[in-house]
Amino acid sequence: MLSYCSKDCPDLCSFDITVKGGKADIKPSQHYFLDVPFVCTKLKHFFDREFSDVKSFVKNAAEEQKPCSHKDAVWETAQFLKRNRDKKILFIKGSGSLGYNMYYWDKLFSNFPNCWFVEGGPCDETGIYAHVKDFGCIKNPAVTNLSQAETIILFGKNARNCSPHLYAYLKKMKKNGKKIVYIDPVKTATAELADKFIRINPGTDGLLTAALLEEIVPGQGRKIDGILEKTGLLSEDFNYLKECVKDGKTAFIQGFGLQRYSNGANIVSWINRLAVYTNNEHLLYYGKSSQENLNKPDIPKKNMVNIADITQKMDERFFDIYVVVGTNPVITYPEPRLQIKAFEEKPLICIDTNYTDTSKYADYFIKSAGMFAQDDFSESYFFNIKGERNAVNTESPSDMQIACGIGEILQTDVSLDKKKNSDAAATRKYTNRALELKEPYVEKDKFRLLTASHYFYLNSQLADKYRDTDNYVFISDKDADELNVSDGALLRVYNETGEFLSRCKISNMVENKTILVYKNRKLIKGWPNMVSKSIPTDSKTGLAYYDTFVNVERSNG
Ligand SMILES: Nc1nc2c(c(=O)[nH]1)N[C@H]1C(S)=C(S)[C@@H](COP(=O)(O)OP(=O)(O)OC[C@H]3O[C@@H](n4cnc5c(=O)[nH]c(N)nc54)[C@H](O)[C@@H]3O)O[C@H]1N2
Ligand SMILES: Nc1nc2c(c(=O)[nH]1)N[C@H]1C(S)=C(S)[C@@H](COP(=O)(O)OP(=O)(O)OC[C@H]3O[C@@H](n4cnc5c(=O)[nH]c(N)nc54)[C@H](O)[C@@H]3O)O[C@H]1N2
Ligand code: SF4
Ligand SMILES: [Mo]
Repeated sequence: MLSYCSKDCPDLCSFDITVKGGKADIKPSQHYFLDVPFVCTKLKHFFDREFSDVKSFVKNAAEEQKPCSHKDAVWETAQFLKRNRDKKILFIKGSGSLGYNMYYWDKLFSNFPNCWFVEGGPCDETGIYAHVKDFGCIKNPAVTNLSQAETIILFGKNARNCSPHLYAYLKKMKKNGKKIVYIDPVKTATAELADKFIRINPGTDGLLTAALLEEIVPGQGRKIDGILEKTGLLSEDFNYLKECVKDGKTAFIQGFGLQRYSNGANIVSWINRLAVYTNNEHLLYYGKSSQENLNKPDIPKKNMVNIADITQKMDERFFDIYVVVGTNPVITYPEPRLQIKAFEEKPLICIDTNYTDTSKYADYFIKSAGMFAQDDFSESYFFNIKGERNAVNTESPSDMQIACGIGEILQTDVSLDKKKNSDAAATRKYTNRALELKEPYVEKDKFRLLTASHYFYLNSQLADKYRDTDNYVFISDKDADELNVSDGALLRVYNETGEFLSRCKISNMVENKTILVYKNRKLIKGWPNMVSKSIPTDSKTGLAYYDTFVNVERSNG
């Protein structure tokens, strides 16, 4: 049966799946820009995870999580919601599946008069804001446009880990003679593909592109005193980049790491401007919404809370009930300690394919059979590809069935209008505006913590097999020396928000008081976001995860 992967990954693989005796046989199908289609190794693990016999549960009078049938959990959850229809509910839906049918959940909760939806998100929203402001819409050119470029510049796009099909296409482009330049504060595995790797100070790509633009098109960029010191570039690297930017022949691929700063939208806008003024708009890539060309359902959302205000509102005990669908915020959102306190104090409903660090606190847990179990469709948020599938049968219900089941008991309309194609095909139209130039936020005496994606995990979703792979604090030789720690030493990483412990790995991946921990990983004690604060980005729709500053010291255990 033809299916596709609706995980929060840009590649949106299509494949043929046959299930026999609970085991899946998966055959990769089309990827229009590649000669040989493939799926990543995570897919099989997703299947195993989602077809597992995890039980639903409901808390009993003694506050114990008692396993029950999925049907009973749906019934009990619906009864609870019926009793509490007018209470203040916070509804958080995450990146478990980007399929269109996950909107059934939004539809269900839009029927509750005091339900609060989340405005903004933890992912790509800041860059989307910048693109909409600059171009009036969010569009991504066809990846095959890259064949028109001479040079492809990657700004913090770690394709090797995060988009293996883009990586494969870049490899092909390289074979065809394109020059690949990779700019990142971290020397990730993608640097191996590049003809040139340039290490940049975090949050300074806006300064760099403004200065480059001023050199190339005087009057349109900015002359910046001390640009080399600010960005950490050598003067030959700056000149090299200047030579790389050619009229209509240079591609710019913006990763999402760029915008996880309090000046993130500004950075993206300066790269946009450089692309436009050098006639490279057709080679400018960021991404787009995964539903951009689909008709999104019209679901009224009366109450909204900003993504950066959630934890503060939790601390103020603003909400009465929490509903968490397809997300694991205790691990992936900032300030886990405030979240845990809130989830312990107030009822929590959790819908997930598996037990998580968030479901630990759930009063009602309904196991969803996951993406394979649900008819669905979606688009890629990077490539111009669509996916469509029919459900593969399982014992447990899909999200759609759970949401509709609750709706039926509550006699609430959960139907969705499913028009697939939107008629409005927007095109980019650059608006020239006075663009200020924002410097990054820095705390000089501390370490900056970067938290990027690992190949074997999709955010916090993992196969246990990889639990201990690369769960280190990566630190430079020089910084380790100054702290007087050696390879493998146990480190305590902390700030006013919280702390975690992990072993140190001396590595040339990082330098200059920047440390790296792969995001959302379990560490020896705690996890990376124990030290993340809810800092809004300059678009006020995203989180500045990478403006996290920490103290690092050797731990005695
Ligand atoms: N295997 C795997 N694939 C994934 C994910 C996953 O967790 N695992 N997550 C998925 C999701 S939800 C998303 S949003 C995408 C993310 O896809 P990407 O945009 O590729 O994101 P990351 O690798 O998380 O971070 C990108 C890179 O930005 C770099 N960076 C940080 N700060 C700066 C800066 O100031 N300047 C520059 N030039 N670079 C900087 C980081 O060092 C990192 O290498 O990947 C998706 N794909
Ligand atoms: N420090 C730091 N934190 C970050 C980031 C960072 O770069 N640095 N990146 C951020 C980004 S880009 C993102 S997108 C967020 C992601 O954060 P989340 O949205 O929390 O992503 P996941 O951890 O993948 O959680 C998805 C949950 O959905 C469950 N699930 C999977 N499939 C289904 C399904 O079909 N139905 C249901 N109901 N559940 C399902 C999984 O088991 C998992 O528990 O994390 C953000 N957090
Ligand atoms: S996680 Fe990404 S690369 Fe892996 S199967 Fe899904 S869409 Fe493809
Ligand atoms: Mo994301």
